[in-house]
Amino acid sequence: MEEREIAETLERLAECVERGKADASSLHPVDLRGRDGAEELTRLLLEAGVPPARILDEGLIPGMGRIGEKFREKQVFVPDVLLAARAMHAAMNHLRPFFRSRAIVTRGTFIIGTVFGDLHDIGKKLVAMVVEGSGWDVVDLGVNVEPERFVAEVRSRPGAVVGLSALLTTTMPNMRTTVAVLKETTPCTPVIVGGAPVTPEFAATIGADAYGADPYAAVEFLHRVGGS
Ligand code: B1M
Repeated sequence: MEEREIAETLERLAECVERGKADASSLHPVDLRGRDGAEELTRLLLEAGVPPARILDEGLIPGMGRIGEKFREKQVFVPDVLLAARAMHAAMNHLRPFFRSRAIVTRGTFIIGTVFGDLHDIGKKLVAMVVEGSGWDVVDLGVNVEPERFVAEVRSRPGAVVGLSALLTTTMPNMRTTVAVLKETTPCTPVIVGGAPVTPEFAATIGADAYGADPYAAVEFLHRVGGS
């Protein structure tokens, strides 16, 4: 593949992520039906010898960045972001082995989970996928996560940043407990909290370092604090 063709394919990949075209069989968006999606284009680029880090930096990250800006400007909504995250995931399935082998140096580690007592995970998964697509190694602990589990993960991944999600007013106190335990046991760990009932004021009251209204706020915070 010549350089011009590589650059065009990377741009097509960015467009597939932005517009939520996961693979050739995806029916959405209508004008891209029957065309290669993020899955095929990533495979094509890897087969052409394009470094995985370049695919991430010039394909996936710009695509996620553009949908993020549109989401912020309310030009698109949660379903569009979910489709974009799905497309990004289809590409990441091919890149993940390189992350694991350290052929790609990630920006740091982000440990995320829904606090104990809370089983909601759609928003949390979305945050995890967007953060992963922004070049971070993501450890998703799932739902109903006890504070001690977060602490254990942080200890095994020094320098990691933690993200907590809660969707119930009744589990907001559990978010407070989790932040308190983290700050007591691993005081240097930056913690961001989010979820529908969470507010910036609540985040400040419980001692979290930041409040994330959406996945892109989490990415901004992560880029600000750096990572391992
Ligand atoms: Co539940 N539920 N639910 N539920 N549920 C809500 C949250 C509720 C508002 C519905 C209602 O009454 N109108 C209500 C909470 C009321 C309250 O607390 N005041 C509620 C309730 C009461 C319950 C149960 C108690 C119901 C019952 O059993 N009686 C029960 C609790 C179970 C438990 O957790 N222990 C329950 C169960 C469930 C299901 C299992 C059926 C299902 C969850 C499935 C799943 O997640 N796998 C479910 C669902 C789907 C919802 C609604 C309908 C949708 C939530 C959602 O996924 N939103 C919800 C009502 C609603 O919101 N319309 C509701 C989409 C998602 C993309 O948004 O999670 O906010 P969200 O994430 C956003 C941002 O908040 C942000 O980014 C995302 C994208 O912008 N964000 C972060 C989230 N985490 C972040 C972390 C960050 C940064 C940003 O940094 C770390």
